[in-house]
Amino acid sequence: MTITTRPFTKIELDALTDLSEELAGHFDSCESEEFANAVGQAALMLPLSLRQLAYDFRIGKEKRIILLQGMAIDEATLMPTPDSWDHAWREPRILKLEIRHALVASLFGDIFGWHTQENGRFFRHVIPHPKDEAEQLGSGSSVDLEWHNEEAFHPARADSIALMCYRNLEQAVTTVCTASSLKLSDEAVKILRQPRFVIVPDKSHRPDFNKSSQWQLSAEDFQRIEKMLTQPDPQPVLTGPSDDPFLRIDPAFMYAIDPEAEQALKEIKAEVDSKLVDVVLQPGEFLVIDNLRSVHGRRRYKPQYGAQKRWMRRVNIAVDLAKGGQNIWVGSRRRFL
Ligand SMILES: O=C(O)CCC(=O)C(=O)O
Ligand SMILES: [Fe+2]
Repeated sequence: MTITTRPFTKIELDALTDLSEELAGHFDSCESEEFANAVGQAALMLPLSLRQLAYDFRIGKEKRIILLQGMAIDEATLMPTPDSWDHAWREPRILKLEIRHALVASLFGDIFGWHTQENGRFFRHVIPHPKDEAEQLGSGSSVDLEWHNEEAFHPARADSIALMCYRNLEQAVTTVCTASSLKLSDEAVKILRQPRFVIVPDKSHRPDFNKSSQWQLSAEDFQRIEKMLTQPDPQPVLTGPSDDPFLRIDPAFMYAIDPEAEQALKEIKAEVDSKLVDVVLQPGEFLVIDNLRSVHGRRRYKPQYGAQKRWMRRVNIAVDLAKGGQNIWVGSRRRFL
């Protein structure tokens, strides 16, 4: 499996800078539908070379995971890493970085957030927290963050996600693997294509992990999640063309409903483990991941808690905000339930 590693050209970097300056003149935060619509329009003005790369990602088979390099972040002037994911939504010190992230992400589709995950925030902070060390969360660290599709449990999960690295002095390793690189027995494929697997909502969509000093969700907001937890529909792990399948899997939050299915799940888990590719993201780099046809995770690491601890950002991307009718919009068409 290969990752498409690609440095930005000078022309591309200049365009990202110019457009982010311009948008920063009109918006003081990236966290609004108005901003998201405006950045979607602005991304159409990015150089053709970037739009062609995004096009290949969307329709081609080769470029399912793209690493974009060469956009420097000046460590000397970057603000301290916030202490947790619950950082202010409006943060002037990183606004232009967030806008660049939004521009890059918008090449690949439309950005959106989840109502039950940080109240619909688009640009999540992925920051280690001592309290969550052993959790299967972005804020974990002492255990491997098991590879997964983002929101594997949800029928309207993102088509792709865009990670942007702000800081990674710890050199923590992000892992990726595409479905088309897997070699599985015919028997396992047959079973994995049947609805014999249950995936429940991960912890980031639960009330306990959505306690913020800035906003409050009510028990009512979590009703759909609650239903997905208590009455989950068994699903297949593999769907679509056999030479380029879709993959829906999140081992930490799933189980097989019978021993045969369990065996098949074991086989695919071992196969993904053996094909995982490591990426150590550096400041200013973007990793765009096809979330329907690949998985990603992160190996355990030791955070340097303090002002320079690891700091990643992540945003969801949909090619179709209507998601074929699988999602429910809350207030805005970029806030999925
Ligand atoms: O920390 C990383 O490198 C990846 C974390 C992750 O899985 C995510 O943010 O979705
Ligand atoms: Fe993830």
